Amino acid sequence: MKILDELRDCETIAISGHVRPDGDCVGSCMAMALYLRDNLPDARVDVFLEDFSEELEKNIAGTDTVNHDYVTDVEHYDAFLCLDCENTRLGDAMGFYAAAKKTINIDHHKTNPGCGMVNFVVPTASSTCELVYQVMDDEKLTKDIAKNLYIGMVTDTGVFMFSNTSRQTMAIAGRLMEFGFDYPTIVREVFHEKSYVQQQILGRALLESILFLDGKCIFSRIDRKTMQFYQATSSDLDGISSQLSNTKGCLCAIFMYEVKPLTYKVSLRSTTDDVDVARIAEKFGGGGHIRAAGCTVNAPYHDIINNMSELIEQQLTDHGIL
Ligand SMILES: [Mn+2]
Repeated sequence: MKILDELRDCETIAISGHVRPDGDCVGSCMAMALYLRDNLPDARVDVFLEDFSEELEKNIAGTDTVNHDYVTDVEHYDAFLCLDCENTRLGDAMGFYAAAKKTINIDHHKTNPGCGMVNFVVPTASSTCELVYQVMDDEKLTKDIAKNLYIGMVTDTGVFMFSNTSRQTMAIAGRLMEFGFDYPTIVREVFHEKSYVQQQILGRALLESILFLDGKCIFSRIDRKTMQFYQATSSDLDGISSQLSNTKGCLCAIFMYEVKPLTYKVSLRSTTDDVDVARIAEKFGGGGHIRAAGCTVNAPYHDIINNMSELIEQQLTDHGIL
């Protein structure tokens, strides 16, 4: 698919991604918006997204044009591009999606069956940005578009370290680097840097973690009282589950935090394809990838952990690990 062929006659185009947007979501939406504004100068291109981190705001080009309050005078967009998710995760942009004349879905989540009239959903791709690159014409890229795509790829591959990183991922990233943006600074600011509060709450989560299933799994949780004590928001907890999964001997990490009484947002990480955490998250109404998935569950945390533990144990037994 080439995106310009799909949007030739469109005068109004909306772009959005999932709630709680991450680097791949914002990067793919803004790379796409800049590309369409360059190449379809007569079209109006609107991007709708929830608020995101100041690091993304600062490093991703064009974020000053994002519509965060979801107010528009366009009733029916000629086209709606749903990036890095299926339509059910669009949040307040759902209505624009439903009313659009044409819908296009570009995504790499394995649980997404493809929700658009036109779909480019490739679960083996590292990131939506890797797919967005493929629907663009290489010779029409600019430095800002390249930088935005690179930020998304860095986010979803853990700086090209996760198993979703392929030869193609590296080839595309290498091509993007030729545009000469400051990638060491981007990687540090977008990926490695943490605020003092984030470091402290990560420390708490590590201190209070427990091993189970013969040390093959690790679990930790942060309750609302602790969140309030550190004045932490949900985005301050990003990365805790992957840090837990770095524990030697652990194949699977579960991290949860309380969003309201007895409602937990659960983040799952696996270090092996033998534990498919997307399958576990799906059982609780969530989804994701084999090695990274999440869900929101309404139950006491020990019930959640007991139920998840059984499912993980089953997978480990099936693979002869336990
Ligand atoms: Mn993604």
